[in-house]
Amino acid sequence: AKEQFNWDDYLKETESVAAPLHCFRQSRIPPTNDFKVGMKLEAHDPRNVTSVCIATVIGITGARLRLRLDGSDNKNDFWRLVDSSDIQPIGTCEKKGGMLQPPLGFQMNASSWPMFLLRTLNGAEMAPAAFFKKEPPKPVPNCFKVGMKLEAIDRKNPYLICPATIGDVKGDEVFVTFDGWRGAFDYWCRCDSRDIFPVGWCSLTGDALQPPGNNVSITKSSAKIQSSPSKVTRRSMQSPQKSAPVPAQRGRKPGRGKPPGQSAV
Ligand code: MLZ
Repeated sequence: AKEQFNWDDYLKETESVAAPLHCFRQSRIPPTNDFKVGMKLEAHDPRNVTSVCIATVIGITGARLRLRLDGSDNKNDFWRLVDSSDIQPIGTCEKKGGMLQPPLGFQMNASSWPMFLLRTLNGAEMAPAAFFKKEPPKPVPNCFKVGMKLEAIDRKNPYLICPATIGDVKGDEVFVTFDGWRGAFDYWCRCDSRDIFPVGWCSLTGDALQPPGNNVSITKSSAKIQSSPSKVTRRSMQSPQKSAPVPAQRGRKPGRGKPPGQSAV
């Protein structure tokens, strides 16, 4: 039988604690995801956040949507929670007196945008307003502590949610370190970031939680783990899970951030 990642065992093994729910800007009960592939909505262009564009749901993963901006290519998909303030029903922009914009890198001549917009919306299946959930309030103050465990989006591979540890805390920010990946994917973010989740989030939403990487330094803060040869050997022998979703390659340099001996996901 394939060894599956289990938070309870892992927290014991690493003698660590999960960051408390109230630290996160996530709803205590994850929002239900009623969206269907093909539905259209309005989304802020991640590469040009002042623009509101038309997006199509390309995939569903847990409480998140995989989105593609209409008129854009397939290399810039992005993921948003159904309770993200970056997405809204079609018609919202106009109601607020705004104008829908072509995405950055619109594939046609700019002058064809008005006609493209008409055509893309004509007969489109629009996501009902009830599918959009209210964004949870910001947690204040920053209550994360170094060593606490969480689930976090790998920003270099944003379809992935992975086990992580708080590596540092500074003001409103936290340093998210990915377990078993030697720092290649770590990042600083605000404590109210929508990219970090409490332990157990993926199992509640049905999103796929990645197993920790195979590198021995599980956490920087836990010297005990590094000095336990049996555990280290066992972990480094684990084969990476093969169930990861197919990555949308975003022109990454080959091997970037990939530790030696790590099979590509
Ligand atoms: N297999 C890919 C993804 C690694 C994901 C790590 N997440 C913390 C790579 O090696 O680049």
